[in-house]
Amino acid sequence: MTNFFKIISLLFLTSSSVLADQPKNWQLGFQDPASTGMESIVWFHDYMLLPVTTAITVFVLFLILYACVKFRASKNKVASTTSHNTTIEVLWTLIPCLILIVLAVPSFKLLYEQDTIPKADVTIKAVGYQWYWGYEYPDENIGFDSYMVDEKDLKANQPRLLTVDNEIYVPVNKVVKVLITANDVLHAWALPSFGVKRDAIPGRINETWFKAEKTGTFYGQCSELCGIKHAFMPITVNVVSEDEYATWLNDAKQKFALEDNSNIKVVKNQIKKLN
Ligand SMILES: [Cu+2]
Repeated sequence: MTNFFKIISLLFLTSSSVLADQPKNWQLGFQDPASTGMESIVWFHDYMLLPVTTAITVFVLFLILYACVKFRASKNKVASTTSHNTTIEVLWTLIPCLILIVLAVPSFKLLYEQDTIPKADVTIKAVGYQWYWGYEYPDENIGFDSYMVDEKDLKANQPRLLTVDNEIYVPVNKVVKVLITANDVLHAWALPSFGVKRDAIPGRINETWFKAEKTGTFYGQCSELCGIKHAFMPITVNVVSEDEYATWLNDAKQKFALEDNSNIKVVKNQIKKLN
């Protein structure tokens, strides 16, 4: 019974008002938007797609029920032989076309927003490996690997299957450009609260961007089936103030300094594969 009430109450609450930055039990809607891009996506879903699909579903259901009652066999001993009605045929072609055009306008606007990357304040390169993410901050010459933390090693409040050993840090209210690629098979770098998801393709660099509008820890997962441990290569992003970011960067430059990054990494990975 409690579960029933949970579902009912969730149905009446919008996704943006109750949910936080990681998946929740009984979650139905999106995660809380934390970037301008995700806010637009949630708006498009809540105020365009959902009303239109609901209206269409209710209307079609009404038509089916109406036809079932009005044209039931007991009331219509002799079936009607009508097979064409030009007016109705024109209407049921034109109205869906108009609905699609109305939906297309904000949809293309959204796609264009996502595709046009503003001048980046921070650039991060995310490389998918079987089965972890490698990150580089090319402008800072730092790079590190980010592995999932095992369940037995989790500290308090660290979510299972979403916590990593080395998190990425980004400053709040800054444009972050993410370059995404892979070193072995297809992966995908996805972060729901930023409205970001791009395939990581070996030999090709995809780009995306986000501007986080609030500080906190945000979780994502690899979203392209990439092998047996696909579920165990999460993404953790810490959005921090500019000062905290500068402090982290200072430490990271000591800890994660890259030398001649490309060759060392390739050799390291080849050795790893041989072992
Ligand atoms: Cu993957």
